Amino acid sequence: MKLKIKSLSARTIFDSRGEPTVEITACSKKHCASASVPSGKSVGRMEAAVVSAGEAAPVLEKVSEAVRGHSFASLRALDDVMRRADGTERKSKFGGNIMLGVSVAAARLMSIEKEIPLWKFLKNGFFSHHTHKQAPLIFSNFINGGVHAPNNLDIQEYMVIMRVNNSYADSIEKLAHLYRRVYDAISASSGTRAIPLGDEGGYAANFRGNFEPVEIIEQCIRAARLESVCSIGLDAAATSFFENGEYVFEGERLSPSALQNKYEEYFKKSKLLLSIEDPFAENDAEAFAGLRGSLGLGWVIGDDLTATNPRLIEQYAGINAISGVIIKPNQIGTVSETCDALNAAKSNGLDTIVSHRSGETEDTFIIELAKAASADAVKIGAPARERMAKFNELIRLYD
Ligand code: 2PG
Ligand code: MG
Repeated sequence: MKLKIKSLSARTIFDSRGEPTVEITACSKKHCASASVPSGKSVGRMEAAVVSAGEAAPVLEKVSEAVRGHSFASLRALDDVMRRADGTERKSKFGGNIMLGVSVAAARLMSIEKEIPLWKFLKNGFFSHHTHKQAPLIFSNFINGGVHAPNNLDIQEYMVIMRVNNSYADSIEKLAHLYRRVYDAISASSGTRAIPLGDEGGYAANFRGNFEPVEIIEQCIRAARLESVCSIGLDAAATSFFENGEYVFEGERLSPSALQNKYEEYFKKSKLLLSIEDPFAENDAEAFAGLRGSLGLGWVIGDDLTATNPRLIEQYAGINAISGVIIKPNQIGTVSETCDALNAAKSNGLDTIVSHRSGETEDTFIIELAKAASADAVKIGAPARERMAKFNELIRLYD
């Protein structure tokens, strides 16, 4: 069965930060399907270019010209036609966001026409050789800092990592209770019930230093007796505090090795700390490799460093800079390249974490993708407000 796209259209919608983004609708003769694209704030320099929502219509017209008249036997065939017509390294002509919207909408259309669920369509097309099935861990943002929050934390994200033993519904309920317990703890120590929130719904109070949030979350996990299923993950997003070869951390200027010592201390002090994402800047891969060598079992995750790019994932896996990768479809700009990135990570023995962006929509494509690829984890923000769409999709697909 081949897909012929009859029409493509774009409209402006607004993400969770109130910023304009695009929703793309693709129609065949019989069906239509839509996809909306999130946006990031801590954006890596290797990420695909973004076309503003205001320019989407004329750009999409050019994409339509490129795909018109073709019958696509696979999603990759469509993505390849768009890539060739764009012809740039970082998709600066069509924009990774516009191309991803078309690619996801087309994936949905193809799955509708084949009458199979989207995750199964993706699995058949890109991951049929993986037989291993698993319930992904949930990385859930509890405390926000860095560019995602108006507070004094340099580290961007403090997450609870939840292992799901029974059902997602059961685990998500525990996670939501824990999120409220952390609120009570912050409120008690700061003496106010008015706690600001960061972009992903994590609490964004001021703290005594970058380690205090780890201590608070650890105490709450222990008080709730969840230490057998919960651990802690950080996203330092360190490019945001990298200046002239040094890291500005708690007001001090630190060399990469001084920052590595801090992180090692954190992992020693907290028994529940399991993972750290982007501990160093995106052009400081050597420092990643140093930490990876010293942490042993701790996960060192690439995000800005690897930008969901199969070539970069191979490169940094090759020098042992990372043990896992963040996978964000809009960093690379098409579904088939995102799947290539997942496969590159898997064949290099890296853990895979399929992730949202800080400016999110209610689109749940990433959960279908995680299921198709049997990803190790999904990173989806706080268990509250607009982020619940992803949590609820986990329940729908797994329970
Ligand atoms: C990150 C993401 C999502 P942003 O750094 O991992 O948490 O943030 O979307 O702003 O890049
Ligand atoms: Mg990150």
